[in-house]
Amino acid sequence: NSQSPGRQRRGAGVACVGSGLEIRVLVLDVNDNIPQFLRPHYHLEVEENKLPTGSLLTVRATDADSGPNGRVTYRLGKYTAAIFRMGSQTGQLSVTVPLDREQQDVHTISVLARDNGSPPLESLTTVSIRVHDQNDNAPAFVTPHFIFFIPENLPPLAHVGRIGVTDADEGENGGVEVRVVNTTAPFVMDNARGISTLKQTVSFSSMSTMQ
Ligand SMILES: [Ca+2]
Ligand SMILES: [Ca+2]
Ligand SMILES: [Ca+2]
Ligand SMILES: [Ca+2]
Repeated sequence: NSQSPGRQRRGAGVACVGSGLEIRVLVLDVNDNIPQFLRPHYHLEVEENKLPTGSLLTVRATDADSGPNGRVTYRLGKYTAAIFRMGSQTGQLSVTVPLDREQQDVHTISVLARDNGSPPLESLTTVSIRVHDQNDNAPAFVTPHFIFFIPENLPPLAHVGRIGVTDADEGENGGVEVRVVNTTAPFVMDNARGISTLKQTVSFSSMSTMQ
């Protein structure tokens, strides 16, 4: 017929739609979603001196984009202690050595989730790890010898001096009781304060140095 090429194409298009043509619209994904951690903060408690078998915990972030724009990998913040490891694909946090509560009782770790878009988008969560105390420190005297100078003929229960003792553990594990082993010594201990007091008068003639 005598129709122009432009009109022909339009006509053909209408006919095709009428007969069930599928029109596919390809929408290209843009990296407009930041990876979202399932939790803004993770908390866990571990036992001192025990190396956990496997991972401490698994973090997870989702990303609503498709393809590389939604593919998430994990890493630790750059100031994280070298004893911690993160599985870049798995999100599994692990530790390579047992933790020492006396060295550090709480560890706060930054974990980043980054998608594979161009440019990539990144988000952050924190993991805090509280280390439970074990009684792994013996009490120690602050000095190997205590020397107290007291006047002769002090009355009984007079203050002699303070015995300094420390124990690096926490709570009851760090509680200390001081006893006088030599039962003939003329001292008693006030345990609550670590203070040695006289239980009888001491005269210079009887003893000048007592151990
Ligand atoms: Ca994304
Ligand atoms: Ca310890
Ligand atoms: Ca301890
Ligand atoms: Ca202790």
